[in-house]
Amino acid sequence: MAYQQPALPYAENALEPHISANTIGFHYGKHHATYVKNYNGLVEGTPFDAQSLEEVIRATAADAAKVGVFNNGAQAWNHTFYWNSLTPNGGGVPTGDLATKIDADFGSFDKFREELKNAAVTQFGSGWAWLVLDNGTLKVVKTGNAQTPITSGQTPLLCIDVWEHAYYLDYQNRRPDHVSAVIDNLLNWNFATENYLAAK
Ligand code: MN3
Repeated sequence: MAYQQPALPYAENALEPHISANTIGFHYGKHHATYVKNYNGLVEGTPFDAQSLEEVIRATAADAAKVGVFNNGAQAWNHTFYWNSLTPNGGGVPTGDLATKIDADFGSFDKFREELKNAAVTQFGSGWAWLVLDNGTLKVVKTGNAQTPITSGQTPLLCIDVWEHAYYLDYQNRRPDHVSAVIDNLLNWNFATENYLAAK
């Protein structure tokens, strides 16, 4: 049973002017779609075909012989999580329990914002920046390439894709400008709050 790429949760132009429809068209329609296609090709006819995407990612994370399955499966998962981490008219600050928790664990929202931006900007090469819940504590972490916090016992709340394909058409080499635009205008705090309340 092939894994289906979930629908984009908004129109391709919905994140403009911060991320263009052109970028989303390639990113969702080509990059993400290709990870899904490659993943399905690799698991077809294997026992992985009967397992959930998350189960396969966890089962292959430490298996060098299954690196292709892991890379494509984890990228399929990470991208779906990323699309949900963004929303038109997002950004701003969270409210309620998550806001209280961010203040408790980072000191203030501004300190959290600085830490998230720093992680996204300093991830060397391709990868991701995440807000996660780790053993009851909120943390900012970064992962390289296809690596994902779900194999480390952490619960992701939000993520930012910092592969060049996420921003190069719109920002070229200016990754910091892209990251600031995402944090301040697109982060989906309702999604993060749902993930936090389900995990805490
Ligand atoms: Mn990407």
